[in-house]
Amino acid sequence: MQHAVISGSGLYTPPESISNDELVASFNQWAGQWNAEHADAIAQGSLAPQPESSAAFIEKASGIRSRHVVDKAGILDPARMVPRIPERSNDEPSILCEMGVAAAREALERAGRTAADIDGVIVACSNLQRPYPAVAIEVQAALGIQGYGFDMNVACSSATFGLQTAANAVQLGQARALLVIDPEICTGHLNFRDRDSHFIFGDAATALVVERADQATSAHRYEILGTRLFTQFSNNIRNNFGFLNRAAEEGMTHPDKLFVQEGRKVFKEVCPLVAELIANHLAELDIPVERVSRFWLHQANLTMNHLIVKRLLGREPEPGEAPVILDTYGNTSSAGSVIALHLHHEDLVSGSLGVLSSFGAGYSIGSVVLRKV
Ligand code: CO8
Repeated sequence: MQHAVISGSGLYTPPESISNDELVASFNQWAGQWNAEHADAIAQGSLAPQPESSAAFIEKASGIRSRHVVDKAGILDPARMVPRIPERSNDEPSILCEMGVAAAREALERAGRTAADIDGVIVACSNLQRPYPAVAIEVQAALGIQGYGFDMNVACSSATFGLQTAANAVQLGQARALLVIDPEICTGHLNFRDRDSHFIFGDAATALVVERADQATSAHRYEILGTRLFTQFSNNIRNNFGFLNRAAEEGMTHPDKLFVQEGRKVFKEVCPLVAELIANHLAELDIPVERVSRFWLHQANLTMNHLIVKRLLGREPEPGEAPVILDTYGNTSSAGSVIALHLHHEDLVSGSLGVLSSFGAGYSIGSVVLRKV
């Protein structure tokens, strides 16, 4: 059995960003127009008016101040409120592949590796561009990697589920090194006309190189001490978009063909589950929670992350103990916890312990315990 390390990370951040004020202005303009168009029905009481969104509410409820997006103009246009992402020919790389490749190149560079050192690619994310060919195989071809590639989807937890899959392959000697890539265009599947959720998501892509510990040479590398995965069915976060929609009489008409959630219930139910999973995982590895220097948590909600760490440590987190990136990225689904790791790890000294944890739809939760080599 080999030991596996994360030897490099990479991040692709779309250059455009939308502030809460910009997003709210677009929503409120649309809501005002909608209310004017339906004034009679609203006056008769057969339709409820669209209430206004508020930037202050968004920051207070979520901690999000802005989010990076692949297309700002299409999202903010009140007549559209959907990113504009033109179709590409089969001879061009898909946008998801392009974002993943950009993140992967940085991860390879940081790991001191080239495509020749990599035996496979796992693309793990919430929103896959198409069923086949796999985006992972497209990435593999774009980078010139000999081996295999496949896509997987466990919503926001795709990062840790992908990481365990890669770690297992390396530990079993099935591969020398793998790329785990989390490219997310969450704005493509977000209903920007739903006041409850229009502010939640952003776009980004991350990549990690997972390789045999005895072959890794990068300056910042992390031994994977253990992984734990957990799922429990819940209807509180759903996306019913799928290939059978066209076979049903309703077609695509229902709003649940985009992201929908019962945010308050998710908040209440998921926090204790995450804290319990991480606590049990650390106990199984015989690691007292106080020895953990850093928690790279999924980035959905600031209060949620504070609560989880507080539950684990029995005190408020110190600044930097649970790095926050959701303030400028929003919820980037599977990419979030990896962005936190990518941007906040170089200061850790050798021997430091950290936990990477993702959580989200399913419900699905993952915990990966790391030790800096
Ligand atoms: N502006 C002003 N007021 C608002 C707004 C708004 N935009 N939205 C809601 N309100 C009002 C409500 O109407 C309500 O008013 P009232 O009290 O009068 O009824 C009040 O504010 C409070 O509303 P909520 O109870 O909904 O607000 P919360 O405090 O619960 O905050 C959050 C809402 C921020 C959504 C919070 O519940 C949360 O973060 N929950 C956790 C969510 C979460 O982690 N979800 C995980 C989803 S990610 C995942 O796994 C799937 C990934 C798939 C990617 C998909 C890409 C699209």
